[in-house]
Parts: sequence; structure tokens; C-alpha cells
Amino acid sequence: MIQVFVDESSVEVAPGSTLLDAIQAAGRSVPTLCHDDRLTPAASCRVCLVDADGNGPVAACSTPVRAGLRIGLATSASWRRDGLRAVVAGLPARALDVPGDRSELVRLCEQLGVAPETLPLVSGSRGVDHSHPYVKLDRDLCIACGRCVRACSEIQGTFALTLTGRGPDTVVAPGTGGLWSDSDCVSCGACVDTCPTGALSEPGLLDPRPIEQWTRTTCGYCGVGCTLDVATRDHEIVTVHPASDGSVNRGHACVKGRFAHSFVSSPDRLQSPLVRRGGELVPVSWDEALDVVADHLRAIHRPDAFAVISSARATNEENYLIQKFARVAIGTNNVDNCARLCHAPSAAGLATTFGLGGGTNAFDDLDRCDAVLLAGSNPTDAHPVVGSRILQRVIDGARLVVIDPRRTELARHADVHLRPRPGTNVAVFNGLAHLLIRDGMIDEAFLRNRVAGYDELRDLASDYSPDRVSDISGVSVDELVTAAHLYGDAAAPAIFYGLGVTEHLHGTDGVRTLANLAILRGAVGTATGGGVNPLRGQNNVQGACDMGALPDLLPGYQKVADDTVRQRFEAGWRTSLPSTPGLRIPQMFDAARQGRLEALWVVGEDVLSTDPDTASVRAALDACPLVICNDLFLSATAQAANVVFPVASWLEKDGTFVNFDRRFQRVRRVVEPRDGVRTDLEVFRQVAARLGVDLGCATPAATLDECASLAPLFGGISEQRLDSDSALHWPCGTPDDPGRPTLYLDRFATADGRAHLAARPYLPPGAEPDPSFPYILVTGRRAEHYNSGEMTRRTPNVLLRADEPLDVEPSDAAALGLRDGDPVEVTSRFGRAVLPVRFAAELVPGQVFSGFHFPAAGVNELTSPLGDDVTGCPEYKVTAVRLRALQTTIHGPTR
Ligand SMILES: Nc1nc2c(c(=O)[nH]1)N[C@H]1C(S)=C(S)[C@@H](COP(=O)(O)OP(=O)(O)OC[C@H]3O[C@@H](n4cnc5c(=O)[nH]c(N)nc54)[C@H](O)[C@@H]3O)O[C@H]1N2
Ligand SMILES: Nc1nc2c(c(=O)[nH]1)N[C@H]1C(S)=C(S)[C@@H](COP(=O)(O)OP(=O)(O)OC[C@H]3O[C@@H](n4cnc5c(=O)[nH]c(N)nc54)[C@H](O)[C@@H]3O)O[C@H]1N2
Ligand SMILES: [Mo]
Repeated sequence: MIQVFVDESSVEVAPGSTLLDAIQAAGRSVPTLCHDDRLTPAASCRVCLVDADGNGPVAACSTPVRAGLRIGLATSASWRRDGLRAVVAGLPARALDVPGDRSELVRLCEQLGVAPETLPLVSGSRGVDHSHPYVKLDRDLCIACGRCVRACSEIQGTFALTLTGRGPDTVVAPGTGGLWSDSDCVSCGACVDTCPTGALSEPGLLDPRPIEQWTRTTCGYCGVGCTLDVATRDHEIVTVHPASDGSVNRGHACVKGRFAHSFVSSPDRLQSPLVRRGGELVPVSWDEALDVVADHLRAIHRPDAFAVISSARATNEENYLIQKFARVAIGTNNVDNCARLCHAPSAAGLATTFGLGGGTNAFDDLDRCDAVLLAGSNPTDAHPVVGSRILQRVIDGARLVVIDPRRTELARHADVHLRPRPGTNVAVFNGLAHLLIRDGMIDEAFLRNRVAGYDELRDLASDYSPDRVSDISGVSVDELVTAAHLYGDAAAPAIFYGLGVTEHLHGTDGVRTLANLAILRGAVGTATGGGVNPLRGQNNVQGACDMGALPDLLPGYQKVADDTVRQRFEAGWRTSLPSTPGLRIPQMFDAARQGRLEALWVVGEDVLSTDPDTASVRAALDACPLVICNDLFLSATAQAANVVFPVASWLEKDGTFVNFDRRFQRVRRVVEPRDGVRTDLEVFRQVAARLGVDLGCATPAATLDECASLAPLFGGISEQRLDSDSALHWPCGTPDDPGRPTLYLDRFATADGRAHLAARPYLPPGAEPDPSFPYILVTGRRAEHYNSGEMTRRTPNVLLRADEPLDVEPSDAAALGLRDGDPVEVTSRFGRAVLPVRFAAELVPGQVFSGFHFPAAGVNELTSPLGDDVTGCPEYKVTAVRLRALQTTIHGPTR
């Protein structure tokens, strides 16, 4: 430590600290404008000038300490005031009219007594750029401090901004020149959040009226689980700020969590229950709708003629109550959730391999990893805050292997990018295992002491020579070897993966053969390794599974088929429980088509848009006598239902979510629910009451307590604790258990305590291209929209992306006579869709890509009903299609 003096007091700081750090360590402060703790210092604004050893001014934010240095604060106050005056002089008076809660500059002027009337203010003439729906630039308010530019590169990693002009004309601008809306900006909001003057602002903040309330909650879009502080006025959301102490996001957010909130007050929100009468859905009172449902449910012939799809968008408490409703009020295990379409292979694969169905490590373990293997995951679009943190690790020196057929954003930053043909992961992972073994990159002691199945895997892997794997997958031998060594030679490698691994005919094998690599390398269940981490999708898909919204598992992954487990729940719930596992989502649809289902309740899932092979889903809903749907909007599924309940969104209710790395976090009501809507929790309790069943669980807090009392994995979790500790990783068994961010440090949770290697052969995908269907369609995510798009399409995100394009590799497009924007007919063995073409150099020829965020585009008309052989997860990533240009364009010079 180094001793320095701040005025007369002595303080010790670490070598490399700045004077600003020392001043703060001494409990004192100096003003700053161009400084943000998260960013490299710029030392451009001069409002932090202090005296060093009596020798005159230095910038506190950037000057390093040296032993014995005397920092003079009292003697230098006038320099700082002069520095501030110099910054403000030359700004228009408007700059000081910005409300103080939106401008550090205004607050500083008040604090240092810099009054506008004493300044040579100018009129301002540089104009605004309001082209972007969310980020609004007023150039006259810009002080060229460069915080936005640094935030864009050092937090977000997009490098979209620059400072242009000279002297007093220097101003922030998109690096591409031109308008903000045409720039590389990904609308994360980091620039707006760090701007100290309001030069960068957003629509809600342009309104000067004061904010009335801030509420802390957890984002309800993806599974990252960003902590958000939401500002409200008159029961409307003004702005959303990523919390700087957010346990996952550390002050960052993305275009959805940060900006896409206006769906809450969309005029399209359902505000009254609907019941189908004479073919039409008509508004009815809540009592009437609840009675209709209860009457029908009372009349079903067998408990198993009822099934419910629970919602990974809803809270833990709601999921807990929904599975309890199915099991207690109806008496069936027919409950499932959209994990089935998503990471069911992760739950199955990881549970078999390690014992528990969640990711093995805390996301923060990334900070100590020197290599990342990212397989079938596109986090800069789908988990942007995670994507940014991975990118920053790579910029800081970690090595990166990306395995993805497409050249994603992170692939561009990778040391090596393997581009397997879709559906050939297992061959690639076995090939990497072959190389780890062949080249001695395995941890033999770890294998001996903590692992089962090594001999079988070694025998199997011997068949996966680089040449053979290259033939199967199209990945070159050199790239395979490089990737194996980047992972195998790293001191602390981590694996992150996504749907490019799971949504396949052999998705569970994909997960298990990927996990093999971490086990061979001893990089899981150890203090150095980064483990195997699925980037789970929905805000609460981990929680929906944790809460037992699954046909074979009760809350806390306890098997319904296990007599002891069932007896405990039977005692707790004072009822008898069905012992045979219920139907999975695809089996529910089969049962409906075969006339075996009398009622299907779909909660917060737009199955007609997002489940595969829409035609067969439609047939299932048509065949089921009663379809009930809980949603915010009249989704495609709601339109096909017999009863629709309008429900509250995550911004309108209390409870908890569990994010992708097993973190319980609080969800808090930010605004009152829209008129006429109720929470999913209330709806299920009220129907149960009409069936004569008291489900208990009167409040979210009581529900979580009941869950904790029955599920040892969550025994120590309560709302009260989450209000003080903010996040708890399960397993967390008792009220004083701090939770376990990194799993298996002592032993794996399998019956024998060992990690189980999987000797699984490569098997081909369900669809292969042939002369009738020569292209492979891969479906996945776009950054601006979320799944069915029901929410994001009802926000200004539609201005960022207004339709569902089909990405086509330019040489393929040329061969088909397609130009950018032309409509193209896509036909698969299951259906047809028409989409506009987007030229996409990130694809290899022969593959096309689309999102599924605009149901009207009908992408899931195309996808196949085939699914993972272990879990039934659909093969969304491999559909054979043919393409036909619909409109012949005249190719020639435009006049
Ligand atoms: N903006 C946005 N964010 C989202 C969502 C959203 O809809 N929009 N949805 C959320 C949900 S529910 C989920 S589950 C997550 C999903 O997040 P991701 O798993 O990242 O999503 P995808 O884009 O579906 O697929 C990831 C990648 O898999 C690649 N891939 C396809 N086939 C193969 C293959 O055979 N092998 C390999 N190695 N890779 C392959 C694709 O090219 C794609 O880049 O995102 C969540 N976040
Ligand atoms: N082609 C293709 N299709 C896919 C995928 C793919 O990669 N390719 N990915 C699949 C994956 S991984 C997933 S997870 C699914 C997601 O598919 P879905 O779960 O169907 O999609 P979402 O749009 O997230 O949510 C569905 C509905 O929930 C409503 N909702 C939001 N919050 C709440 C709430 O609190 N309560 C209730 N009751 N409703 C609410 C929304 O308004 C929306 O209508 O899509 C799958 N479909
Ligand atoms: Mo998902």
C-alpha cells in the first residue's frame, strides 16, 4: 500500500490508484464530469483539478498516486470552479435548464455556485439528431467529455460513437457519420445513462416534469436477469435505468430491458376476460369467465383430460401455483413449460452428467477465465449484457472459440470460429474430445478421482479423428486442432452454450458431449474451471422448471414417481397425488388431436406462433373442446381460445424470477395493473376456489415460503432475504445458507458423486438437404424483438426492425435472382411462408436464417414436428427448404 495525504489526513491506497481514488478513500470528494468509475479516465473536463505537493494543478481522475504525495483540496477549490466555468461557458442557457436529476452539470453548478448569469452563454446552433426512436442527441448540450464514446466501446463493446469537429465544435457523432438511426448503435442506452449533461437523452427524459418514484425490479425479458430501477410518474413509466449494483448487469442493459416497456400501456392490452359465444370472443365479467372455466373443468371426465402449459414469463410463485393447481385441484401431472422448446436438453443432459439440471457456475466466474468456448449461442443479440461482458473479457485477453454455422458478432472477435453444418455438433464435440485425449490435454487426477465413464468415452472418441469429423461437419482439421488447444491449454476455460446445441434431434447428446470437454479438462467442479453454462432463454424459464412446472418433477427437481417425495408433498398439500409422469407439450397436442384432451390451459405462451409445425398445433387447438389462454394481448393462441383471461405483466406484479445462473431475484410491482387485469396467481387461485379447493398461497411471499418448506434446494430462500441480499443462488438450503454460485466444488450431485462422461455417437439431423429442398433453414433470434414479438412489436422497437426477413447468403441470392428486399417464398415439407430477403454475408452458402418474431410471417409453419430423442425439444435449427423468387425485378442501372 502507498501512503498519501489528502489535505492533512493520511490515507493508504493500492499502487496504481489515482488521486481521485485516494480522495475517496479519505472520505472526501472532488467533482468530476468526464469521469465514470466503469471507464478509463479521460482527464478532459478539468473540474477535478487538485494541487499536488504544492506544485500546482493536476487532474485527480487520471494522475497516479506516489508515496508521500500531498493532495491539496482546500487550496484548489477555485481551480475546480474555474474548470467548471470553462466547461459551461459556450453552452446555451438551455443546458442549465435541464432538470438537476438529469444533469450532473446542473447539479455541479449548483454545488460549486456557478451561476448562469455570470457566464458568457451562447445561443446554440448545432441542432439535434432525433432520428433514433430511443437515443436523442442535442448537440448544443454536448461538452465533448467522451463518456458516451467510452461507454459504447468499454461497456457495450459496439464502438458505434466518436467525437468529431474541432475545438468548441467538438461533439459526439455516430462513427459511420450521418444519422444516429443509420449508425451501428444497438440501443443499449449506455451512452444516455453516462451522459452528464442531457445532451444524450431519451423520449421520457425530454419531459422536464419530475420523476415521482423509483422501483427496483428484475427484467422480464431474457434469462440474464438484469436489475433495473424503473422511474414512474402518474402511474406511467418514464425511464428504466440498469442498476449500477445489479448483481449480473453491473449498470448495463439492452434495447429490450432498457427501452422496450411501452407495451405495458399499449391500447392493445386486453382489459376484460373474453368468452367464445357463437364463434366470437366476447367480453364478459371476471365472475362470468371464471364460472365458465370452473363449470367446464368440473365436468371433465378424467383428471388426465386436462393439461396446462405454464409460463416461463410468469413468476416463480405463479409457476408454483399453476403446477399445484394441476396436481391438487385437478389431480394430473400434465403440466409443462416452454423449457420443452428450449433448454429441456440442458436440464436432462446436465442432470445426468453432474446431478443438477442448471448451469454449473456463476456468471461472475467469467472474470477469472482465460478462454471461452461459445457454442450455438449468439449472446450479443439474445443475451446482450452477457455478450458485452464476454466481449470485454476477450478484449482484455481471454481467448475465444466460437462454434456456430453463422458468423455472429462474437465470431468476428474469436481466435477461431468453427462453422459446423447445422446438426453436426456431436461429431464436432467428440472430435474435440479426441484431440484433448490425443494431445494430452486431460486432467488425469481429476478423471481418476471424480469422473465415471472415461474408458467408454476414450474408445468412442478414437473413432472421431479430425479427418472424419471434418468430413461430417465441414470444419477444417486445422481449425479443430486450434480450437482444441485454445480450450485444452487454457488455465481456466469456460463453456457457454445456447439453442444451437439444444434445439436438435440429438440435443441432449449435444449437451452431454459438450460437457465431456469440461470434464476431460477438469474445468468443472474446480476452483479454476469455468464449467458448463447454458444461456437459458426466458426471464424465468429456470424458475418455471425449478418450481416443478414439469410433467415428471415436483418443485425442486423431486420426482413425482418417487414414493417418499410424493408422500411429503401429499402431507404438505393434504391430498393424494398422481404418481405417473404427465404429458409433455408435444404429447399434449397429440392427445388433443386424438380427442383425449378435454381442456388445455395455455399460460403466457403463444403456441400457435412459437411451437413448431403450426398446422399441427392449430389442429390440436381445434380438436380440444376447451382452450383457455392467459395473456396480455390477443395473441394468435388467444384468438383461437374459448376463454381468454387478461393478465398482468412483470412490471405490474410482485414475486421472484430465477435467472440463467440459478439466481433468485425479486420482481416488484412498478405500476398498478391495467384496469381489468389480474395476475396469473389470482386467476388460478380463483378458479381453484370455485372448484372447492383452497390452494393457499394467498400472496407471492406466502407462496415462496410454502415452496421453500417442500423443496430442500430452495429451503433458505424467502422474499424477505431477497429484499436484503438482492440475489441468492440455489442450492440454498437454510435461512443462513449463502447459496452456492459455483457448484460441485466438493462432489458432483449424482448418486455416486462423480461426473459422468457420455460416450454418444454422432447421429445425423432429422432433415438433410435434397434436390427438392436444397437449403437448410436455421431459425433463431434478432436483437430487437423477443420471441413471438407480442411485447416488443408494441414498442418503438418496431421502428428498429419492422419485419421478419429471410437472411440469404449473397451468392445464393444471386443464383436465385433475388435482390435485397425481394419477397421470397420459402417451402418446407410442412408448410410455406413468404419473407423479404436480406443479404447476409454472415451465412455460408446453402444455409438461410430467419427469426420468428412476426407471427404473421409464418416461420413456424415451416419448422418440423421432430424433436430431441430424449426430451422432445423441437429441431428448430434444421429445416430443409426450397426458395422461389416471387417477384422478378429488372436488374439494371437505375435511372
Ligand atoms: N433479442 C432476443 N433475445 C432473446 C430472445 C429473443 O427472442 N430475442 N429469446 C430468449 C430465449 S427464449 C432464448 S432460449 C435465448 C436463445 O438464445 P440463443 O441460444 O443465443 O439463440 P438462437 O439465436 O436461437 O441460437 C443461437 C445460435 O445457434 C446457432 N446454431 C444453429 N444451428 C447450430 C448447430 O447445429 N450448431 C451450432 N454450434 N450452432 C448452431 C445459430 O446460428 C445461432 O447463432 O434468447 C433469449 N433472448
Ligand atoms: N422457429 C423457432 N421457433 C421458436 C424458437 C426458435 O429458435 N425458432 N425458440 C423457441 C423458444 S427457445 C422459446 S422459449 C419459445 C418462446 O415462445 P413463447 O413463450 O410463446 O413466446 P413469448 O413471446 O416469450 O411469450 C408468449 C406470450 O406470453 C405473454 N406474456 C408475457 N408475460 C406474461 C405473463 O406474465 N403472464 C402471462 N400469462 N403471459 C405473459 C406474451 O404477451 C406472449 O404472448 O419459442 C420457441 N419457438
Ligand atoms: Mo427459449
